[in-house]
Amino acid sequence: APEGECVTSATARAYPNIALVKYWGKADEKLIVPVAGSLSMTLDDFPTTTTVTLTDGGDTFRLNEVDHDGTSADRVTVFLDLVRSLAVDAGLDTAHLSARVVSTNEGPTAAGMASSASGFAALAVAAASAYGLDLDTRELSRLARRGSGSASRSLIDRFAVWHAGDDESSYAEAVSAPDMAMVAVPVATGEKAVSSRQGMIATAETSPFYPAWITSTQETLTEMIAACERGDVTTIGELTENHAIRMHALIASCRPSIRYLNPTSIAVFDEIAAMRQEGVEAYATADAGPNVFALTRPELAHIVADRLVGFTKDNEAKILMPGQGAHLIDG
Ligand code: 2P0
Repeated sequence: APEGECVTSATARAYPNIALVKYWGKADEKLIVPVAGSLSMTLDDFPTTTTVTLTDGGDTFRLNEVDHDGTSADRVTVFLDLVRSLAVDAGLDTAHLSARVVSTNEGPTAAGMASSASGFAALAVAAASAYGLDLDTRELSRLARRGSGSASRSLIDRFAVWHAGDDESSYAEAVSAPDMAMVAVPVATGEKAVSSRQGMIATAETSPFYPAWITSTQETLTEMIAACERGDVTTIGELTENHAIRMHALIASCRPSIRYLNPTSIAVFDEIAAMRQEGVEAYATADAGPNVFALTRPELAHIVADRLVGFTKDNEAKILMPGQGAHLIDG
């Protein structure tokens, strides 16, 4: 920076999370409050690292060495406007400044690898720090939620429950759970046809099963929290796979139907079920895309990965463990 110029900058890192109890549906579109709570594991790889530098030259967004405008940059600016409004409330003189946002995403973007979760979690932490806001983890989780619902959970170490409720009470917090491994089985890359946001709206508007989805998700979450707290991996796994299948069935019930899984995804679900028959305990889940994750015991992770690698696009089935919530890093 030129001599005498004070450059305010902060860098944060966040990881994606994979839901064991899924978020699918909003009670409030603008505030991003979900219709039901959800529960996830924060991963220890595929980070997003984001630097926010305050400037007076207008907001800019650079992701993986590419300058972005259009929808993704608009979402960043809308989010920064929220951060700036918090800075106004706090009486900070940074509130009038714009921001240069530079992000590096090490996971595949918009292909069901939860890049918006790590992205907005890292942005929330970096932007709050750069603008001089003093927010605790709960407030940062609420802030990240406004960028993308699932981002609220990436603030939390290891396992997170994200509460439904209202703007005040909808945040994520830690839940105790046993060590488990996630084996990533990426079967396809490329942008998905229907965004989660659009898919959720279509589901609320057109699926006759939506009310039952909401009530059954609340019940599953209660069972899941209890299973996590008693360290019952078998029940955690069974609930995880069943809830994922319910979500994809719900989504398929839209009119017109929406489908995120492809034939390879289904083959992976079948292979995981076959492994269980043989006594290798693993459970399948998938988000709004074709990639599958196998939840298993840490000591079985290599066996599971070896068994599933043949289904992957790039002959790699990565083993992921519970990771760190979003946090500031140097430089
Ligand atoms: C989840 N997903 O619980 C579910 C399962 C996808 C399937 O959270 O509209 O990107 O930004 O709040 O957070 C993806 O939804 O949606 C998601 P918005 P988000 O992980």
